[in-house]
Amino acid sequence: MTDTWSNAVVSQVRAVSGRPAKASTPQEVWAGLSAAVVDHIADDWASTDRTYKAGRMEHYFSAEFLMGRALLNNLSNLGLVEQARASLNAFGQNLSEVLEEEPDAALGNGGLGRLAACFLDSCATLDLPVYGYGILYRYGLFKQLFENGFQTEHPDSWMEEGYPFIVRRQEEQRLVSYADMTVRAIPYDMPITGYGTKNVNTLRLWKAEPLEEFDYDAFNSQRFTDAIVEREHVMDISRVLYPNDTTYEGKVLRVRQQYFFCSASLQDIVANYIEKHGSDLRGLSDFNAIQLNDTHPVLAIPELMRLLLDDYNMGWEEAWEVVTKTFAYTNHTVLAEALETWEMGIFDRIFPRIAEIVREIDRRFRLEMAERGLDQGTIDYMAPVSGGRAHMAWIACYASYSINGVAALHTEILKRDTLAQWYAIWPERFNNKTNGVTPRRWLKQCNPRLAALLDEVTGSDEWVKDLSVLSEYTSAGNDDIYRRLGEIKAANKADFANWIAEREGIKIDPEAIYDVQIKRLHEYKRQLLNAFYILDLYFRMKQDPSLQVPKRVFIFGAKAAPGYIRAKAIIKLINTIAELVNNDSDVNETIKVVFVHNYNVSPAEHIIPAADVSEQISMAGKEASGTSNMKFMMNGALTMGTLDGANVEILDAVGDENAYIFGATEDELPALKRDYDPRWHMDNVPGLRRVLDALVDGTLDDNGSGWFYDLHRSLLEPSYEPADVYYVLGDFAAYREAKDRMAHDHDADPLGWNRKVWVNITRSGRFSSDRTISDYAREVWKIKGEPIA
Ligand code: NTF
Repeated sequence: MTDTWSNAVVSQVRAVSGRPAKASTPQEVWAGLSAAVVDHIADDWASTDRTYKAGRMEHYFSAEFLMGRALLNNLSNLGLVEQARASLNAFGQNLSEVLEEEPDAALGNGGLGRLAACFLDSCATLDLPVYGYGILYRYGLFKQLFENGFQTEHPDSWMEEGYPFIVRRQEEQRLVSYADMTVRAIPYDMPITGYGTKNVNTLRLWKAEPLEEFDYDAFNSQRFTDAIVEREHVMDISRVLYPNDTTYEGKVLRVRQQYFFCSASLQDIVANYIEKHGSDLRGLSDFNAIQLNDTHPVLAIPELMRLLLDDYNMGWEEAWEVVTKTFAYTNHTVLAEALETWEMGIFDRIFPRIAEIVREIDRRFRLEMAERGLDQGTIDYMAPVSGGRAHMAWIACYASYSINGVAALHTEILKRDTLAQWYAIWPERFNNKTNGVTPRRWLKQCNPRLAALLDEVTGSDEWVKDLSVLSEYTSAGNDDIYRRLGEIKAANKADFANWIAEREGIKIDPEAIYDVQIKRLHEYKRQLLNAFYILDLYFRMKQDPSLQVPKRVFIFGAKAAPGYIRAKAIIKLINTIAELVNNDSDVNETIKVVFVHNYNVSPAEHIIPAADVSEQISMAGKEASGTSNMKFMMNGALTMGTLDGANVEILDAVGDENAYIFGATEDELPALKRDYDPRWHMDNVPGLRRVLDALVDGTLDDNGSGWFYDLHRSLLEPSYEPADVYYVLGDFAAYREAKDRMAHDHDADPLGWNRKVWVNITRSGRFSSDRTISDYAREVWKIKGEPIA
């Protein structure tokens, strides 16, 4: 096997580069090695597909899959890492260097997209018959650079140089029709390997192409540009991932995208059903379920109605019965501005038949609710169409047999507030599925030192497939283990310091506490609170040079949606604080601030294993779950957090003494906010006024943008809008106290700290996406593992 494998690698590299393997560039070696992996799994991939298609399947519809890099993940899942290293060494190439050649497949914005990627990994590992369906964006999430501390956005053409882990399936193309154009949807399939299994699942991503390669008439009649413009218009559909996270623009193109992948995917599902079970589609839901990852794929509901009614001549009731047994809906946010609604005018214009079906769903909904005795106000509020807009979440709730939130607290908030009216009518549809993350990528691959310790302590690598086994070893913790955890973290931090020096040009001290906040930039996530702490600490140190302060590096990674100015202002602010702190020799031996640019999946794999402190400081009630909180916990960082999202369950798993929890809780906030006066906090909380003044007194320079003044105003000016909506000033004192205490604990008692670390690692089992997916499979999808022979 080893010989065959090595030969395959060599020939694939030669085929890519047209040169002897040893003379090929690392990029060519990456492409060749990746092709060898696809070659290696081709037969198993085909037989997995055959096996799944014969039985009941789940289809995960998602506008985003934030896959990151694929090569190491696949090698690791297939148990080929060491062979690959050896094959490359044999012709003088280095695996680690080659792995760094791979671009991130950044087809997602943040948590929602990365969750979908973790789910695919778990489905494959558990041999579950699940297909992922999405869009092959030519440009993934923008590349972020800093110019003068300001975020600038640049295109991410991640596939331009070829991408071996995706295969075009020309022969399985579908047609998608709009009122003004019909386009070809070409499927591109990505193999999804699982850990320690032969099964290979599929992520199918659709690309839009013109019906005809070229409009020859236009071309021949010299209308060159017309011919090209028409073509480009179609290609626009899958050109770019919308860079919004939790806020959306009402763009026609976005609606087109959503319809595009829903229609193509449904056609696939229906075609397979007919091939296996004949053309009586009443049985469709016996063999297929579809999970809607937030509202982005909700157009699949009217589109499946259209297919059943128009193409397969079913009656409305029959068709609706099939639809309501097929779809399940996951909500990922309670932020009102993120609940998608679309002007019906857009639907009328680009797909009048879908508009008609949505109106009929609305009409029948209203009748049904009136029969149930609901008052008119409630009916109008809940209706699929109101105020001339289609409410995608409401359509999803009406048509789905299952509705879930992504952490226990979040699901409770859905039932109590966001979706209370639906819960009152259909309580049985509601369930919670707390998110999880894959321990393959987020522990075994990114933290090999810790993985080796876990192998040793548990006597096997069973934990990789069943993370819950670790909980049996919490009590096995002893001073030797705690000392070794310290060594592992120190080694990871030294690696990270080198990585940062090279990537960001900043020298950081591996002895310092690494305190990390990495996530999309949003006011509710409160990066501002973290920034204020740093600024306050800086002033405290300046004021009292003899102050004993634990050494710390504050690390950030975050992209702001390009149109979200306040978020961009916070980035600029943090970069400005970094400049102030890092260049001041009174403090820069003790504290440093690093903003990692272009934060993405692969930077996260470098950052998380090196972290001591995990910042999860959203205003309570706003973060649906969070998933970096789980990755940090698995890698032995302690949570500094509010009682929000899955933090609540993390605290429950580790106990009060093993996490640092602060701030107002979700049930306290309404009363606290009722007579909230941020100015009182400014005047009375130690340190706050000095920090707030620094925004506007010239200490921090926003290069004339006025952005820092706006931040200041947003926190303090009640006339401007409700001041300090996210309670930054209200929670400041508690945050400062907890964070000071945490740093003190870290330095005062290293073994005690690592005891907490050990508890966090060994209690992280319930945050494996294997647990989440097993719950979906059993309770929602009704599917079982189907290992191929
Ligand atoms: C995100 N939602 C939430 O903000 C996170 O708390 C959660 O962990 C992830 O989903 C995954 O469930 C979104 O990205 C969106 F788009 F819904 F706002």
